[in-house]
Order: sequence, then C-alpha cells, then structure tokens
Amino acid sequence: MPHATWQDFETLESYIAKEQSLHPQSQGIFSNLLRRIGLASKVIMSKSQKAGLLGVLGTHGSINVQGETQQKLDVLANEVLKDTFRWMNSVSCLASEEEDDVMHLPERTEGDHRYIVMFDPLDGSSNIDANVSVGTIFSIHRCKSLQGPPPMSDFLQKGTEQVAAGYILYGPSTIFVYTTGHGVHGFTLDPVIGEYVLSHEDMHIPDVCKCFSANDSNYPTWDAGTQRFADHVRYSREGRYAKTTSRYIGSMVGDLHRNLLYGGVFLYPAEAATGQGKLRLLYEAAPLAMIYEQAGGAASTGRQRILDIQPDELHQRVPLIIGTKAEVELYERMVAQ
Ligand code: AHM
Ligand code: MG
Repeated sequence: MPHATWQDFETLESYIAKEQSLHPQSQGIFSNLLRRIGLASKVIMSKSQKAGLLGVLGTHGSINVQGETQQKLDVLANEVLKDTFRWMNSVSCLASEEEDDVMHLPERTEGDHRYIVMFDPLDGSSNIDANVSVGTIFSIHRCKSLQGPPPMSDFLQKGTEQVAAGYILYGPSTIFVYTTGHGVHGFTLDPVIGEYVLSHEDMHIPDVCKCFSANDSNYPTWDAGTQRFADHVRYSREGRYAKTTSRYIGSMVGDLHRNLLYGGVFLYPAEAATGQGKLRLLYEAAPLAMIYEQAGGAASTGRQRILDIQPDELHQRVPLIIGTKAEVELYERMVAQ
C-alpha cells in the first residue's frame, strides 16, 4: 500500500527552514520573506486561474511607465505583492515593473534587517487572455543605508549583490524556483494540500543546445553578429546544433524554465538601430541571470555579464542572451567579430 515518504514533506517551508538552520546566527527574517513570496504567488495563481470568471481578463485601460498597456491581471498581481510586503518589518521598499517610482514602506524599527524587493508581478501578461503560462520574477537586495528612506543608489545595485532571486511559473502546474546563492531549487505546488513541495533540487542546465528561443520577427532588426549566431544555431545542423529546435512562448519565465530543464539559449537582443533591448535589468534580467549562473549557465548582453552591470536607472532595459555557457560564450565571440 503506497504511503507518504519524506519527499512528500519536503516543502518550501521546511527547505527554507533547513537552509536557515545552516546559519545559526540567522533570525529567520529573510526566510520569512521568501515564505511570504510563496504565499503571494498562491494568491496570484488562484486569481489567474479564475480570471475568466472574475472579469479580470483584458486590458486595464492604463499604460505603465514602460509605455506598455497594463492588463487587469498585471495590476492585480502588483497589488497582491504590494499588500504582501506592506506590513513586513524586514522590507523597507519595493520596486515594480508596474510602478513609475520606488515605493517606500513606513519606517521600521529593525534597522539591521532591511531588504529591498523588486519584482515583475506578471511577466508575459500579454499572453494571459490566451490562457498561456505567465510568471512572477523577484529580486532581493539588502538596503545599504540603515535608516531613513533608502536612496536610489540602494536600488541601483549590481546583480552580483542580490541576496536571493527567483520566479514562479503559473503553467499546467505552479512552480516556485529560487536561489540564495547556494544552488537553484524548484518546488511544485500541490493544489490539494496547498503547499509547494520540493520537485527539482539543485537544478543544473544540461550542457546541450536543445532549444533556441527568440522572437524571430525581430531578425531584420538585429545586428550582423546576432543574425550570424541565430543562423548558425538554428540551421547549421552540426555538432551541438544537430537537434536544436526553435521554441518561443513570449513569456520569458516559461521560455527560461523550459530551457533550464532541456538546455538551450534565449535571446532578446538590442535593436541594431537603437541599441536598446526590451527586457528590464533589475527585475527581469538580473534575477534570471542569478538563477542561470547558479544552475551552471550564463547571461550576458553580448558584451558584458548581466550581473556585472552597474544600473543607471530603475527601469533600465538591457539586451539579454541567457542559456547554456557554450552558447552565451559563442554569442559573445560572434558579436565581437
Ligand atoms: P512583460 O514584462 O511586459 O510581460 O514583457 C516581457 C515579455 C517577456 O516575458 C517575453 O519574453 C517578451 O516580453 C516578449 O516580447 P515580444 O512580444 O516582443 O517577443
Ligand atoms: Mg516582464
């Protein structure tokens, strides 16, 4: 007769507690923060699953600071995350793709434990009406200033200074993937018990190029090096590329989760004419770069490691090439030619 095994009880909660016990000086403040993100993601998941019934499909009628049309669910997910952190002593301020400016929370007493949380509440939300997977991305930094409202420089930290990063993918199942700099771990939501259960411990990207992911209709706007790279990976049919296939959802969390499991490369390069990428550094590229590096992959603009970029502004956009090390390095060589 089947019975429960220890794996059934290795939840996000217990895993975080175990990681925390490795640091005896820890007061559990940071662990609590990760747990709250887990809770927020369950609320977002539950609202998205009922979106067609709750009347929250479609556009909100507003434009965000990026000049993009906000979906009702973008706004709703943003509110859920803001409400999640509003009362937490350990969080000093927030930044979101859906907010023009940073959000300072009321001054707290615990001056030593002040974190900044930045997030993209619902990445890939243009897909939501078609019932395609979307995700939440988060990045956590320490506030450098110990008192008062943190200055902008506290938000503009390099990706190397993130204390944790992760994403939640709302797909056929809901998966929570995070790193605190000690490997990448994935948890699948068991909808019956309402808990995230460990399903992907110590994730490593396979060293194969199974998937090539990019918006191909942008090909004419890419520079010659990027076009050479795309042609080589997709069409050469040699060596590592003998079995490469094109896969692009248009929800980066979904594309990157798949590539993390199968191996491959995702690119959203700059337009040659403007030199501008689309994806945002602080709450899209940097957290996903931390995840990929921790899983043995790499992330670059083509000219610079994503995690080494010194941000200039909150909603800064960057070109992003992220995937297996071999492909990211090949891209860097080809654009340098
Ligand atoms: P969003 O944060 O407004 O949803 O935009 C980010 C999304 C990514 O998930 C996805 O990879 C990309 O934009 C798709 O853009 P495009 O439609 O130009 O290919
Ligand atoms: Mg996004």
